Amino acid sequence: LRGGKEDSRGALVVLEGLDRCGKTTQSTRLVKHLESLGYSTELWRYPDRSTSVGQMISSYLSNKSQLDDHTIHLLFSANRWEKRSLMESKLKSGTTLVVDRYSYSGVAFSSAKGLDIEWCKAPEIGLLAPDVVVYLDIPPEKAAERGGYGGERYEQLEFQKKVGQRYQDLCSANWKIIDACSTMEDVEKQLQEIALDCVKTCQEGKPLSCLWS
Ligand code: DGP
Ligand code: NA
Ligand code: NA
Repeated sequence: LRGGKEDSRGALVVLEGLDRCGKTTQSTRLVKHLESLGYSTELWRYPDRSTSVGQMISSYLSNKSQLDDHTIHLLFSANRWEKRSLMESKLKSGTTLVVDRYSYSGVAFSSAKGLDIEWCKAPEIGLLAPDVVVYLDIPPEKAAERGGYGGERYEQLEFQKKVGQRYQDLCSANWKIIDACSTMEDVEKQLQEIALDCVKTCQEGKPLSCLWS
């Protein structure tokens, strides 16, 4: 497999966006594409609902349990921390990780509730920094039209509007924005280009770094 060489690492590619922006479909397709080119690649997603922390999060999202806003924020963060060492070893062994949501979701969703943004960012310090963040940009109204929301806690138009504003505040130089209202094929192609570019830069020796950088 390409990218499996001892001296080259995998890339950390993060997809972000509002609920129903198409991240899940696109991240799945991207992984297949990178694999077809011979790159060792895995699809990850947060929250990872399979762990015990993830099960608490899942229960909260489906409104089966209630938690204080700060408490759930820290659980989402803990869910990323519990996978951090595995993430580092995968990347160092040459596997590229395509990750559906990461710390930016953590900060955007919790600060949209009114929590202080610096407080929200603090528990993410020291997690691995993505090599690229791809934001699938969709107007909240358009996202809401896409077959309706699934009924989880945050899937409400007014709240998603606030989340969109928070993402705008977080957006920095290493973010790539894709218009998620383009055709599925267009989005797919743009994403492939961005990811491939990033994978190559990492292979050439770009060092791993930590949040918030
Ligand atoms: P998903 O499984 O991608 O549909 O995500 C579930 C929901 O949880 C979605 O509305 C986004 C939200 N979410 C994802 N990560 C975080 C996080 O770290 N903190 C908070 N508060 N919400 C998050
Ligand atoms: Na969702
Ligand atoms: Na998703």
